[in-house]
Amino acid sequence: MGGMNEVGDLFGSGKMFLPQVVKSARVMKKAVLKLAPYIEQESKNEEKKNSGKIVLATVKGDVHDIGKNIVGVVLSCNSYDVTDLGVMVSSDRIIDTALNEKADFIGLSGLITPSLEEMVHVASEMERRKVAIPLLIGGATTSEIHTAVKITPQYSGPVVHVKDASKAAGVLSSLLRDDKEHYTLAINEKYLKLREEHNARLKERKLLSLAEARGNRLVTDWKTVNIFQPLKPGYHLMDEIDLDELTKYIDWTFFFFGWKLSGKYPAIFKDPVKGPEAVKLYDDAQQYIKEIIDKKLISAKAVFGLYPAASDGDDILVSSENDGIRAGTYLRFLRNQEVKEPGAPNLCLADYIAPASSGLNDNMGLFVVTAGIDDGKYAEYKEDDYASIMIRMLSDRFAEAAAEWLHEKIRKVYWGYAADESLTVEEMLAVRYRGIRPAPGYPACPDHTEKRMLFDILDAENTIGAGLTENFAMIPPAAVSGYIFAHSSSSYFNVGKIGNDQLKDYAARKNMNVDEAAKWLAPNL
Ligand code: B12
Repeated sequence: MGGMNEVGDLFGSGKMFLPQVVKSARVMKKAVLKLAPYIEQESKNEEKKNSGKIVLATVKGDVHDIGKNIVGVVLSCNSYDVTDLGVMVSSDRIIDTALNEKADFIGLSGLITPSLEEMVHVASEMERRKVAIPLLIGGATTSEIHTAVKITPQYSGPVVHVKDASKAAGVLSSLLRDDKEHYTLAINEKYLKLREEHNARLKERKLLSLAEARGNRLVTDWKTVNIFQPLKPGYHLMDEIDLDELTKYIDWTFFFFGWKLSGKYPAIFKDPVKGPEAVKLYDDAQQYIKEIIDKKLISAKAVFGLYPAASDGDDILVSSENDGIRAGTYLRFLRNQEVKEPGAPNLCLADYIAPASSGLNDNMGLFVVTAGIDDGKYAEYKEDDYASIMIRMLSDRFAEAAAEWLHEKIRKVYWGYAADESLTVEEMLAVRYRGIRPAPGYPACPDHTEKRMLFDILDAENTIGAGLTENFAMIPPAAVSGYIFAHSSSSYFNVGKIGNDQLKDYAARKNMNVDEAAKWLAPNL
């Protein structure tokens, strides 16, 4: 335990890397298992030393837990007693557990923006139930500014945003020290300043009206456009994609980012500080990939469709036909309302599809890919933190690789508009091809609720077993869904902040009340 404390300190001060911490924790766990019978004898008379107790959970509607699990391992290394409630945990369960176990902290994690609203809800419930222990906020989509502006005002106890696992133990120990008031006072002052700056920015913010933004849409001279009709239109299912093939499409830079070894692949191997650890991690990953493939631990599946589509203002009407049943579904999109430099358009994804009035028969693609882990086969790795985090990270990489691989297949074979494209994987990862594949939740289409339409059109639940939670996170966690546009000028963009006029217009188009639309679009308001 003494050794682990040192590992924790070295990680906190940036002198040790995350994979080393997780491997050290594995050694400790194994040692403890062997020693447990003797320790139990000894500790009958001794109080077990622990720094404090934390209840960790990924909030309701969200399924991502790699980041949370890493934080759990790191805090255990620092002698914290961790109760990990897993994923999709309701506020009641989080608070009941914290109260029953007399926890010192609650830690919440989330990956997608709807989880931010859920975190606000947990904070308000903590206030209502007078929990009065510090609340820690973490996960890819969280931020200090959101914590300061939206979460802190809901709860009178300390609320701290923790950017990454290496900061977690330091924050907890500051919150337990005798002079903790100084620490919370400093955080509160910092967050107050962030709120004031945010409010000032809101007052200064200039947005175009929705009508003006629409007037500055991307104009395509449809008369000069030659629409390429898909070679293999309609619905397609791939229920066993070859993982060996996908391995070539893995973006290793993001793999290293996940392990907190930031740097571009393969240059990272030459980094004087991170290089040797990056090489070891990469070699381990190759071993695990071999095991994943040999044991069929992960299976990659895809369902996609190439359908006739026509833009209608900021919406796109997609005509799908599955099992002989024709259906028209409106996909709703948002338009950027920023004041632009002359010549720069206010984009909306619908601009990339020809309107019916053009007389053209345009098309768009829809897809869902998954790289689900076989729960039964995964069970033997679950107790080994290093193996379980590694397998989960690789399943995410396989999901992303499957999206890249599928997109290439569509461009070259199924749609065929880029049949003679010859790009290396590096060039593909740098988006050198024609067309884009934005995913609901990404900046060009931030509304997660639109995944419902995608899943329904593709029947993703029944065909590849992909599900959606009440907050539109996808199950399995390693999943990507999105749209495919072939327009030669299509590019990724950020919708950014929208005005009340667009909020109301969008809510009406979606047949949703404005408050509900505002909840889903909160980060864009
Ligand atoms: C890798 C990745 C994926 C992977 C896997 C995600 C994962 N492992 O969590 C895959 C390819 C599967 C994926 C899919 C999707 N993704 Co994604 N993804 C990312 C990416 C690039 C990195 C996230 C990551 O893995 N980081 C590494 C892990 C270890 O870090 P972490 O989870 O943040 O945890 C660390 C800290 O946050 C902290 N921490 C975490 N929890 C806690 C808790 C406490 C208490 C504390 C103290 C600290 C703490 O410590 C951890 C270790 O340091 C981010 C962009 C980015 N740069 O962050 C987008 C991002 C998270 N994805 C995003 C989106 C939208 C999606 C999809 C919805 C897209 C789609 N339609 O397909 C799906 C959703 C998947 C689902 N199942 O529902 C958005 C989310 C924002 C939003 N608008 O909702 C992001 C931010 C991209 C963006 N800029 O828009 N994604």
